[in-house]
Amino acid sequence: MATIVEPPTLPPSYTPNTSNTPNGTSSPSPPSNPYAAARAALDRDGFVVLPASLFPTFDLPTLRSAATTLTTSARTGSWPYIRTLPKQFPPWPSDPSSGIWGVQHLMHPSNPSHATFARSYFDAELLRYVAALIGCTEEDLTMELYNMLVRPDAAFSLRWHRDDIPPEATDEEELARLAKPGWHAQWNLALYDDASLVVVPGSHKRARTATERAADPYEANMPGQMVVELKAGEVAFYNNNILHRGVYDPERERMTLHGSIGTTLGSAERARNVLQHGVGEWAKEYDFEDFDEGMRERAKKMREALVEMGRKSGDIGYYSKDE
Ligand SMILES: O=C(O)CCC(=O)C(=O)O
Repeated sequence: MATIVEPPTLPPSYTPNTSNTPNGTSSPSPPSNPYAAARAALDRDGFVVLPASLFPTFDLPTLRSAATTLTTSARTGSWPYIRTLPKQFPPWPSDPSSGIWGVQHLMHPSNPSHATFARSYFDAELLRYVAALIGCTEEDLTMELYNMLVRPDAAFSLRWHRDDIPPEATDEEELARLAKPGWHAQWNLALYDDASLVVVPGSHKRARTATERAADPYEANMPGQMVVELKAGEVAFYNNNILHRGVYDPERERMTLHGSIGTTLGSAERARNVLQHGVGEWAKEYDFEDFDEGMRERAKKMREALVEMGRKSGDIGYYSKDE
C-alpha cells in the first residue's frame, strides 16, 4: 500500500488556488496544508493549478531560452524526438516536414540543455507535490517522461480522450480502470501563458455520459468543459484519465513542459504508458554529474527505478499506434 506523506509545514507564500475549480468556489473545509489541499482538488476535479510562487527555483528565462533553442532544432530537423502533425499518439516519425506540436525527451543526454530541464524535473518542491499527489513517499518516485508541448506549425487539435482508456471501452471497463489508482502524477508547466488544455472536470471519476460517447471526437462544446488557463510559471497537475483534449493556436507561442513521474508501487500499471515514448532507450546513459549532490542522488534513484521498470516489463506495445 502507498504511504501518505506526513503533512509538511506551510510554505510562507501559499494561498490555496480556488480560481480554477469548476464552480469557482473552494471545498467547504479545505485541508490545512498545501500538499493535502492540492491532492483534494486533484481528487475532486481531476486537475489542480498551482501558482508559480510555490516553485521559486524554476528559472523561467533560462528555461525559455533552452526551450527556444531545442524547439528550433526540432522544427528544422536536427532534434529527432518530436510529435508530428497530424498524429496524436506515439510513435511519431522524426521528420518535421509536416510540422510539429511537441518536442520529446528534454532530458536526453544529447540535448546540450538537458541539465536545465532536469533541474526543473527533479526540483525538490515539485517532487514533494508529486509524492503527495500520488500518495507515496519521495523514496518511491520513478523517473518517467519530460517532454514539451509547442505551438503547432498549422491548425491542429487533439480529439477528446483519456490517456489510458481507449474510446471503445464499455462503461464497465471505464469504471474498472478509473477505480484503480493512477500511480503517477502528470503536469503541464507553462513557460508562456497557455490555454490549450480543455478538460471535463470530474470526468476522471465516472464513465462517459451518453452525450460524451455520442459526441464528435473534436466536439468544440462538450457539456461542462473547462479551459485550463495557465499563466507563465504556473503548474497544472491533471489526472491523465480525465476526459480532455488539446486545442492549439498556431499563431500563439506555446512552450509548456509536460512531465510525468511515477512510483515503484505501480510500475506494472504504468509501464506501457511511459515506455511507449522510448525513454527506456536512453535513460540508462544519464549520469547527472553536473547536478548538485542532493538532486543527483534523487535523480539517480528515480532513474534506476525507471530502468528496473523497463527490465521487468519487456515489450509493452503502444496505446494507439496508427492514430
Ligand atoms: O496539449 C495538452 O496540454 C494536452 C496534451 C494531451 O492531451 C496528450 O498529450 O495526451
